[in-house]
Amino acid sequence: MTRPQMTGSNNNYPTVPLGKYREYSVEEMRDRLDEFYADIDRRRTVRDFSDRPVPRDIIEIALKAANTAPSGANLQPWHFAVVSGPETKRKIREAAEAEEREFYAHRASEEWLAALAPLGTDDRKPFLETAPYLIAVFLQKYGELPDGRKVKHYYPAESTGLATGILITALHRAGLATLTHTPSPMKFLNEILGRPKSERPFLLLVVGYPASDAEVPDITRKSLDEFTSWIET
Ligand code: IYR
Repeated sequence: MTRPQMTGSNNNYPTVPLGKYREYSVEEMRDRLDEFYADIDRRRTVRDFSDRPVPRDIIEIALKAANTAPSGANLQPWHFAVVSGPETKRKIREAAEAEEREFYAHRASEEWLAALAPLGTDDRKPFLETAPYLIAVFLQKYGELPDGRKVKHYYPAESTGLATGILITALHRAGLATLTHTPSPMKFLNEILGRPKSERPFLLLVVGYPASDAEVPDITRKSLDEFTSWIET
């Protein structure tokens, strides 16, 4: 049997030199990474937000950074719905709190509730109205062409996770706090935000300045030895 002609052969995209690549000396690598690590190590998930406004262009730049993430077949299978309007934020809070009440009262297992207890979370989500921006991240299970045909997406969860990681890192670099909020289930986000059924809500990112009296749990992180193994044979 002859194989069908590949339509995605590598001569579809013209290639260009890797002109923007920069190499650093090992000393520069160390300095740059020391600085980066010290900065990202200060990142904390925040649950108490200020209502202080954040300029829209700051969010736009962070989103453009997120959109540089690698993705399966470069299909960029994500969508970010950026919410700043009080009416929509209120709808999202009401729907999220309704799900969370169910979660904390019935759906969560005892084991799950025990795992969450040290974080002190509950079904009240005032930050969904207080914070200046909510970014609903959607994973596109498949793409849709203007004529309605479907385009298969590859590794959409991995790709959207990578883009979200870059978004959080970019916002932290700007001095903004984030909360990765995952009300479950999150289907209500499709309805409120008018997103198609090809998109699955991935998480809801709360973005803003921390409240001046914000507190965070005194957590620790695993040591390098605990979370890595090195195979040198
Ligand atoms: N979605 C709930 C519960 C929750 C679950 C996990 I896993 C967390 O790390 C934190 C909370 C809530 O937002 O309260």
